[in-house]
Amino acid sequence: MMKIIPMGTAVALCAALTLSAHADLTGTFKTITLDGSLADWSNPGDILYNTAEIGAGAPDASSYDDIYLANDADNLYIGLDTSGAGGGDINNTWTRNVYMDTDTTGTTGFNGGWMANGYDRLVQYGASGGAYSVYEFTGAAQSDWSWNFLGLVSYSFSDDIAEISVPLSNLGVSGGDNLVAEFNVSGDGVTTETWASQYESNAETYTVAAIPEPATLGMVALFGGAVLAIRRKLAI
Ligand SMILES: [Ca+2]
Ligand SMILES: [Ca+2]
Ligand SMILES: [Ca+2]
Repeated sequence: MMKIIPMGTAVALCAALTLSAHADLTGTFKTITLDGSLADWSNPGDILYNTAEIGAGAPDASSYDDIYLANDADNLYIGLDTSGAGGGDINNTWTRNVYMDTDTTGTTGFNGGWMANGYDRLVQYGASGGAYSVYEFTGAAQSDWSWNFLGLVSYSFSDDIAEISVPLSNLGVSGGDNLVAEFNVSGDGVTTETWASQYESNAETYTVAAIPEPATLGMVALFGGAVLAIRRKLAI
């Protein structure tokens, strides 16, 4: 006898499969301390790509275990947990590229002639300490490798960890906006490039966290007001 799966179950199954294959991240509003430690990140809450989603590269230390994203009102923070030992060091010969489709529109930005997304910004870190910058795409054709320097990014590293902060103003995004982020490692000494997402067309979307609701600020204001009132009373 044929077993009929209720329609609701089938839809739920499809949704679950889609989610596991493409886990976008809604950002958490927080300020990350650039100190080469991931202690201020939440695992798995701030992870955009985990080991299973990352196309492992070689050598091992050039590749990633996990990639974290979060933001506050001013900066997008990127936490890179590299594989092996020593991968966080900016003085490595490898270049850690972060391609960002900041308008989530494939027909604008760099595509190298083959990518599904159109990357409007590029962040580079590494290259023997020569790269820690954010660039905007300026190519006449989407396949052109043509970028304009926008500014420096801040960073910190220790052994296999690197933390990078990118000004949101350089990315042209703010709370509620979406951006697609694809991570690649290339450069001198890389024998197999790392890609996360392994399938560029499945690169994941980060939703920039908005500044927290005024309700929280209101509580602080009320509390501050109460303290002031007590002080006034005592002063009389
Ligand atoms: Ca930190
Ligand atoms: Ca690691
Ligand atoms: Ca674009």
